[in-house]
Parts: sequence; C-alpha cells; structure tokens
Amino acid sequence: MIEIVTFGWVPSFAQGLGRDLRVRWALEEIGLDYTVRYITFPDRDTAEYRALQPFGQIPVYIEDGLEMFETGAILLHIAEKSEVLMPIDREGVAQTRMWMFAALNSIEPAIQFLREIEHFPAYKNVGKPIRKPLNEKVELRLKALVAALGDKEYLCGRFTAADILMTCVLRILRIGALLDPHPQLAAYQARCEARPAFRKALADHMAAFAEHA
Ligand SMILES: N[C@@H](CCC(=O)N[C@@H](CS)C(=O)NCC(=O)O)C(=O)O
Repeated sequence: MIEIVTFGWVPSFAQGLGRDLRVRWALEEIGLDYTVRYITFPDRDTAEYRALQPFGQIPVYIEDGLEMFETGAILLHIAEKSEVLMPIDREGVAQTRMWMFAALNSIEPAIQFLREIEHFPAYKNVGKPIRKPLNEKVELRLKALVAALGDKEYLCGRFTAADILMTCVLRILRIGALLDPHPQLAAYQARCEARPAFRKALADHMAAFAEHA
C-alpha cells in the first residue's frame, strides 16, 4: 500500500503547485492506488514528522514500510516500476534520469526563488533588486530548454517521469509572464497537462484544500 503525506491546506498562491502533485501524477500514470494522510503546518515540526522528513516539508511517500522524502528520489523510485515513466534501455534510463535532475537542479532553483520573492514576506525588502538578474537567469535557462526540446514532443522524445518534473517546475512560473515569449514551452506544458493522469492528480490535489479549508 502506498501513502502520501502532505498538507491538508495551503494558501491559494501555493494551491496547484504543492510537490505532492508530482507524486500523485506519477502514480496516476501507472495506475497505482494510494491513500493520502493530511497534516497541518504545526504537524511538520513534531518529532514524529521530522523523523519522516528532516526539513519538515511535504511530501512524504510511504510504501510497505519504505519511507521516502525528496520528490526527485520518490519519482525515480516510482519511475523504476514502469516503462510508462522510464524506458528500460540503457540510453532511455540515462536520458530520463538526466532530465529529471535537470528539472530539479538546473531549472527549478531560480524559478522557485522568484516565487519566494513574490510571496514570502521575508524577501519583501531584498526581493526588488534581485528580481531583474533572477528574471534574466530564468530566461537564459528557458531559452536553453527550448533549444534542447527542439521539435520533440517530450524531453526524451517520448513521455517520461522527467516531463512530470519539468511540467511541475514550469507551473511555478504562473506568477509571471516568463513563459509568454516561449510558445514552444507553453505548448509543451499544455501537452503534458492534457494527460488524463495529470488532470486526475490535480483534481485530487485541489479537492483536499476545499475539504480542509
Ligand atoms: N526538495 C523538496 C522540496 C519540498 C518542498 O519544498 N515542499 C514544500 C511544499 S511544495 C514545503 O513543504 N514547504 C514548506 C517548507 O519548506 O517549510 C522536494 O522536492 O521534496
């Protein structure tokens, strides 16, 4: 049995972006059932939760006694279960892993920081001066991503777990118009988000907030 642990409620700016969505999507793609345990913000500071997630973040993934945190590691673990998420040939495995790490290491950090500047009061004063260079950095990365994607439908040619991570990272850009100059990326994101597994995962992710509001 698989269980995801995540927040039952988050502020509206974070709804639709929580990292449990990546895990839900991957499980939906391969048709694996799961349950969800919802926690509150104070719960994340309990010793019990820190034992599961040392940084007090979500999500946590539990499968038959195996407890995991970090969505990259969780997605790799799930991807290894099915060719739907990762080809089995050596080249396909390497390509999928590379693009999963690229989404998380080369694209997400700058985008995530932009989002934090936008929404987190702690950055209110420092945010403004660094917004421009940070925007430029994101733009450089997006241009490179466009070039690498070329005319492929998906990062590795066919859909893989890397597309789940990359799409979820690009979703964070809804805070601005940074995707606007890149119709190829917007089309890529739309293509991935049109998948029934994504729609089901997003609907379930959002339904929780209404229940726990
Ligand atoms: N690198 C972690 C990041 C997890 C993360 O940032 N989770 C957010 C929600 S999407 C969170 O728990 N934020 C609250 C916090 O950082 O205290 C992963 O990919 O699992």
